[in-house]
Amino acid sequence: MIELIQFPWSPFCIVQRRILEFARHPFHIVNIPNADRSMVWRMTRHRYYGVPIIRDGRRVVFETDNDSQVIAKYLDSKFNLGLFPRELDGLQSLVWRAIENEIEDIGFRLNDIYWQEMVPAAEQLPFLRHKERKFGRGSLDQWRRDQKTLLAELTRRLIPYEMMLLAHPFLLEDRPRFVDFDLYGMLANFLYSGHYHLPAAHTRLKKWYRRMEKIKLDSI
Ligand SMILES: N[C@@H](CCC(=O)N[C@@H](CS)C(=O)NCC(=O)O)C(=O)O
Repeated sequence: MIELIQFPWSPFCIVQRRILEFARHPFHIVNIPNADRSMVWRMTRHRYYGVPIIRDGRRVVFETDNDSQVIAKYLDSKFNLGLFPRELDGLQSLVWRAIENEIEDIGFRLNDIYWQEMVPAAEQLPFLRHKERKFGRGSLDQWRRDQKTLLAELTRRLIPYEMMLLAHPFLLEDRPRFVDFDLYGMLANFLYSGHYHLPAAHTRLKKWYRRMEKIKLDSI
C-alpha cells in the first residue's frame, strides 16, 4: 500500500493527500513530528528531509526542487488522473508557482498564529525555534499582530483565482487539473486552525473549495 509521510497541516502534504483520495486508491498516512525528520532522511537515503514523501513498495518518491511536482506527477501517471495534460504544461507551471509562493506565503502565517493549538506540547519548543530561526525572533507574535493586514492581503491575492472560476467550475477547465489540487492544499492549510473562513467576497472560490474537498476521479 502507498504510504504518505507527512504532518497533517502542511499545505504541500494536503495537496498529495487530496490527490490520493481523489484517485480512490487506499493509502496509509504516517504522521511524523515537524521537528524530527529522521524517518524521511532514512527513507530517502540521506537525500531529503522535507515532507511530503511517499513510499510505494520499494520506491520512495520525493521532490527534487521547489517547483518539481515529482510526487503529483508520479501519482498522476500511476493512476491515470489526467492532472497534467501536455497542452497545459506551461500554463500550469506558471500558476502553481504563483499558488505556492503568493498564496502559501500568507496562508501558512495565518495558520501558524495558532501553532500552540496544533503542535503537540512536546514538539512546541523545536517548532518555535525552527520558525524563529527561519523567520526571525518574535515572528509568530508579529504575524498575530498583522493578522488583519495578512487576511486582507490574502483576499486580494485570491482575486485572480475567483476570476478564473467565472467561465468554468475549475480553475482552468470543466474538470480539476493539478493547479486545483495545489490551490486546495494551500487554502486547506490556511483553514486548518478552524479560526478562519474563505473570504466572503469570493463566492465562486467558496463553492469550488467545497467541490474540491470531496471530488473523486470516478465522478468527473
Ligand atoms: N515544493 C515542496 C515543498 C515542501 C515543503 O516546503 N515542505 C515543508 C513542510 S510544509 C518542509 O518540510 N520544509 C522543510 C523543513 O521544514 O525543514 C513540495 O511541494 O513538496
